Amino acid sequence: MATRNQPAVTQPKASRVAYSRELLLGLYRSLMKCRMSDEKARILFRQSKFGGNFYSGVGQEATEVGAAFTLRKDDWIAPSHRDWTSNIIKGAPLKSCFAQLFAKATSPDRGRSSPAHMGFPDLHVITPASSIAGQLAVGTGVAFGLKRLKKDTVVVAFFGDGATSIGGFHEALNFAGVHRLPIIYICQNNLWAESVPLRLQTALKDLSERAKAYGFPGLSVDGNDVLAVYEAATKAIARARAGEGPTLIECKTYRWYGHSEIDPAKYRIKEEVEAWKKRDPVLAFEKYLLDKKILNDSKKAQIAVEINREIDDAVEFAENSPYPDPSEITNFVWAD
Ligand SMILES: Cc1ncc(C[n+]2csc(CCOP(=O)(O)OP(=O)(O)O)c2C)c(N)n1
Ligand SMILES: [Mg+2]
Repeated sequence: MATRNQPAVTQPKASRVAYSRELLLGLYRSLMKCRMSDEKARILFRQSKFGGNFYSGVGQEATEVGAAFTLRKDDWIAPSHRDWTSNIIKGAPLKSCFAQLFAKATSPDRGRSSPAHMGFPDLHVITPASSIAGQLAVGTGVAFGLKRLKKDTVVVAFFGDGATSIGGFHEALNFAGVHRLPIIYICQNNLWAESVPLRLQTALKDLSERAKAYGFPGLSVDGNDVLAVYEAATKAIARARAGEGPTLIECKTYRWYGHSEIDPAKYRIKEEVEAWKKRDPVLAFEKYLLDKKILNDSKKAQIAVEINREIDDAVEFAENSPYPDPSEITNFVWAD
């Protein structure tokens, strides 16, 4: 699909190798959990149930799930401001995630930070940096540490198209190339960095070409095709685990809503948004599973009911949790 902003993805579809039914249903459940949690969070923000700001990732779920689903518990994720659902994919309980949105004392950082800074130390999800591309330096540093400790664990780092214009992106990738670090860079090219369109960000057609400058492989995939992302990420993760170094994967995708919930996104034309909504990554995968008879209407309804129940419990938990006591504000600033 061509838009004013960027031509269609030309890469071939994923090979659709014979994945197990269990894996395919797991990917679907994860996509649905991310979509439903994110839509719920948007409603809660608009109801003023929590403050700060909220950066919805709706429309980009296939990049999140495809890249992070296959990670082991001891692997790491370096998310950016739009990737709060990477916590969910890594296994963080929804109760903790919603408590973090609400900045309650029961959240992973005990109510210390805003919704865009969601990390989960126990599951190796690094808290995102506020400065764009900042988490790439942190994630690359973690990968350097893992290599020095001779671990076979890897880091998956998420960032947007806008981040690729920042110096920190280039420094991180250059360092990772020199030291052949176990890190996978997932660029979620959603065509916009706030109100800046991709065509004013780069003269490149594929952002994955940037990897050439740093001496490791780069590839571009359809970021709305969860199997295409999964396939590319699985190979890159295996490569990193085997000590063969980093990979840059550009996932071409789109954010459905404004940059944040306070942005009406008037800089985009209606036709562009509608064309991308027709390529809904969750519905596309659902249709694929229904056609293959891996999913049916009753199983689909059951999954939605289960996720809804989990979300309702999580919101109730977050609402009923206390705010941190102001007298404890200086606690947990330094590690013991
Ligand atoms: C160094 C820096 N400059 C500007 C900002 C403000 N800002 C936050 S998100 C964002 C856009 C980032 O775009 P992109 O990397 O494409 O990610 P997306 O929001 O599209 O997911 C900007 C400019 C910031 N946080 N840090
Ligand atoms: Mg962007």
